Amino acid sequence: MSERGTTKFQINLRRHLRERGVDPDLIHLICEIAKSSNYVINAIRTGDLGVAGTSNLYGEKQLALDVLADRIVTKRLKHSGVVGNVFSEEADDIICMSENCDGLYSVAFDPLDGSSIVDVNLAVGTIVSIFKGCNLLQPGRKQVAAMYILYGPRTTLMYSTGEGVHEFGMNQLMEYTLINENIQIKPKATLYSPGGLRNLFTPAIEEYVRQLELDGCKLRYSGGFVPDINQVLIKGTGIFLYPHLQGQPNGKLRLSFELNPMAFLVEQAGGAASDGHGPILDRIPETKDERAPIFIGCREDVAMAEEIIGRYSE
Ligand code: AFP
Repeated sequence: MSERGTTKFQINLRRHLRERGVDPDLIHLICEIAKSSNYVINAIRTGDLGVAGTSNLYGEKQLALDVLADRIVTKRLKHSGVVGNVFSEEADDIICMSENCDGLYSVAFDPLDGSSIVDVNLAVGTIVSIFKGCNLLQPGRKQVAAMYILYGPRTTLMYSTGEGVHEFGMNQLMEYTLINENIQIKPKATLYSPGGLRNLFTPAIEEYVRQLELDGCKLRYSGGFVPDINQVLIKGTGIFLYPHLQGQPNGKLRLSFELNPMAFLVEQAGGAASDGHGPILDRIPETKDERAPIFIGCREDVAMAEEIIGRYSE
């Protein structure tokens, strides 16, 4: 817990990690990723929304924001000195940053999730999954940490190293200070976020969504995974689904970059995350860019999804 006499708003990210006895190299890695957000923010706020392949007035190749964010975070990971392998949602393959991974960490990340909504000024985020050692194709249960940075009206950071989920806000010095500690999610949702085209819903998903509405859930969906999951954690209630669809059996979201880190955070907050048949964190990845259906949030609503899907044998 924070030292007596210190208001939580004075507890910065590094001190919070230290007080929890987190490995010093992991503290360094998490703080380096946090630091990269200072540059990503600048790119979002000032960067031209041009797409990759165009050029700016100096004739320099224009970088799409997600490519720019990827470069910023990847560079920071490389210079951290504690990273073995890196896998970015923007890259074609895993990047080896050290021949010998002993004692190092490996990182899978989505540098700017929601890049298709940044042009309409909606909230986007960076999502990070951290494993010990070289292997990035382990079940998500093996993560040693997960975090995201949400670039909204305020910039906030959420992390867990397996001992609760904690929220930080960026202050005027661009430092992260503690806002919420040991966040917990209630068992039952009052909000729901349904991804995917409605006309492609299967009979089980149709029944599931109908039941959520009968239970009084209000629809809230931003098109950004990070703000939509952040809503579940901060409101302490909600269920997000991007399900299997007709013709799209694996839904849309990616296991390594989006589902594993968010599932780690939500389970640490007392919620659940399932692919419709079992915990996302227990899935053994078969390919590095594997997608999976997702039901994530209040545990009773995740259990209800699995029950209905099982009843329809979908
Ligand atoms: P982009 O990164 O291409 O904008 O996709 C965002 C996302 O992966 C995730 O953040 C959203 O929850 C989901 O896609 C939204 O998908 P739809 O646009 O199909 O609703």
